[in-house]
Amino acid sequence: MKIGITCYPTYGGSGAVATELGIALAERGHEVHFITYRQPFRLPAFLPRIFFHEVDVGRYPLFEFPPYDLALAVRMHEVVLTHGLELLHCHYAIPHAASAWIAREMLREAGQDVHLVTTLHGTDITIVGQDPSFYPITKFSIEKSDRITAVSQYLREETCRAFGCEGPEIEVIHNFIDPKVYDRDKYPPLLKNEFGATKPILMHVSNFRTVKRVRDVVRVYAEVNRELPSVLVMIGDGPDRPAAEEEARMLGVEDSVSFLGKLDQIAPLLAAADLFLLPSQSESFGLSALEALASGVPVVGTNAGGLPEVIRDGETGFLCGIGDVPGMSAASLAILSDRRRWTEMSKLASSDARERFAQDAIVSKYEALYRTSLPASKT
Ligand code: GMT
Repeated sequence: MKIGITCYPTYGGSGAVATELGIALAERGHEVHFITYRQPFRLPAFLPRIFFHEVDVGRYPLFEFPPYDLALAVRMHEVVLTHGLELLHCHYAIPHAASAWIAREMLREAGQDVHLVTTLHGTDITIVGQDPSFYPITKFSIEKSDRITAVSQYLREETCRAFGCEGPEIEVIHNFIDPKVYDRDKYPPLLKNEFGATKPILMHVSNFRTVKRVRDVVRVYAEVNRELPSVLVMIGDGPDRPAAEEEARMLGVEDSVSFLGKLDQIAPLLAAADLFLLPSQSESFGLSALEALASGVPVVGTNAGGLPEVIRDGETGFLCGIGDVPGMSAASLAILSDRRRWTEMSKLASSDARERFAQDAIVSKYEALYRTSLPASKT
């Protein structure tokens, strides 16, 4: 098949999933065209059967807000025509699915067609999509897609609740990990020598947006550190990083908290972690939690959104209420201060992630969805 993929290329779960899906599809012999404003962050420079088409919004003094959505629609239209794409797969509904609909309408005027698949990831439904400025276009885009997928059962239900179920049936296709990449035994424990030769390493990875509650990460850590000397490694960047740094200073733990910034290759770092913290306000799936589990790192987080579908409470980690810092600290200590329990949880985390979220099985689900979306003559 010839497939176009559009996603946010920046640091975030939906871009990571879209890129890794594209790479896996190309490995299976499909031709994959990424159409977006920058090379996706997890896309290496060159891979066979993968092409990147940059969307340029141009500059014009009249435009205070350059119309990216239209430039994207035009680029999609052009790439479909030039490369004979059969299908456009949009990750994150806004504005990608609306742009894809415009591109398809333009194609239809010329007697051509393309199939539209939209994957809902999270705040496109739970926050941004429900803002009155975007609600009608989000609903419209969902209903006009040929196929819709959601990354968790929670997100499927939330989409039906907020937008109705009038469009195509929403199929749940969970996010996935490549078991060969997220493998604790594959990497030297890089960070151990640097930060915690003798101390447990707690870790958090995100884009430091408000929903991630990064101050809670630092608060939980400070309570753990009081009982059990340890280190905290914070990976990623975003609007709430200064607040997290300030929290560390206020709590007097700044010397044992390291902010490493944005890093693309997370697996070698996870291989040295003892515990992953994800105290999010809202999380439709929690790809970073899955990557940690697959790396044998138990996760302590909140019971928000789709996290209970990923983390087995009491078995591969613990789930607490949003903002329950004492609960998350106690849960973290319960794991870290009992080596036998940690080892059991770590093993189960890695095997459960492989059993339920392995790349091969999940990429096959997308392939099957594409095949049933396209007319028989095109597959
Ligand atoms: O950061 C992103 O890429 C998008 C982001 C979001 O806010 O929608 O992430 C969502 O998609 C990820 C991949 O499917 C999920 O793992 C995240 O849980 C989800 N984020 C939220 O729901 C807050």
